[in-house]
Amino acid sequence: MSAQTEFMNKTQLNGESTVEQQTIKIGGMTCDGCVQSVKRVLLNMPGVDVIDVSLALNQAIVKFDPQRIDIARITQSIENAGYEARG
Ligand SMILES: [Cu+2]
Repeated sequence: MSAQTEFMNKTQLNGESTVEQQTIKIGGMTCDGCVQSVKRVLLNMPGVDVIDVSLALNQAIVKFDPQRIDIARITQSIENAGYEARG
C-alpha cells in the first residue's frame, strides 16, 4: 500500500475532508466594489472559503475542498464575473 493510499484511507476513516489553501492572482479590480463582487462570487461556490481578497495586492486567498471543486473552476467563475484570474 502506498503512502498516498494510506493517507486517503485515514482521512476517510476520520471523516475529515482535506482543505487546500491557494492564492489567486486577480486582474481588473479597481475599487472596493470589485473586491466585494469577487468575494461574493467565491462565497457562492460550494466548497470554497474566502480568507482574503486584496485590492492592493490584486489577489484572493481561498481555502477550498479539492473533493468538491478545483482551482480551474474557481478561476473560471472569477473570469465569468469580468475579472482576470490566475490560480
Ligand atoms: Cu470596482
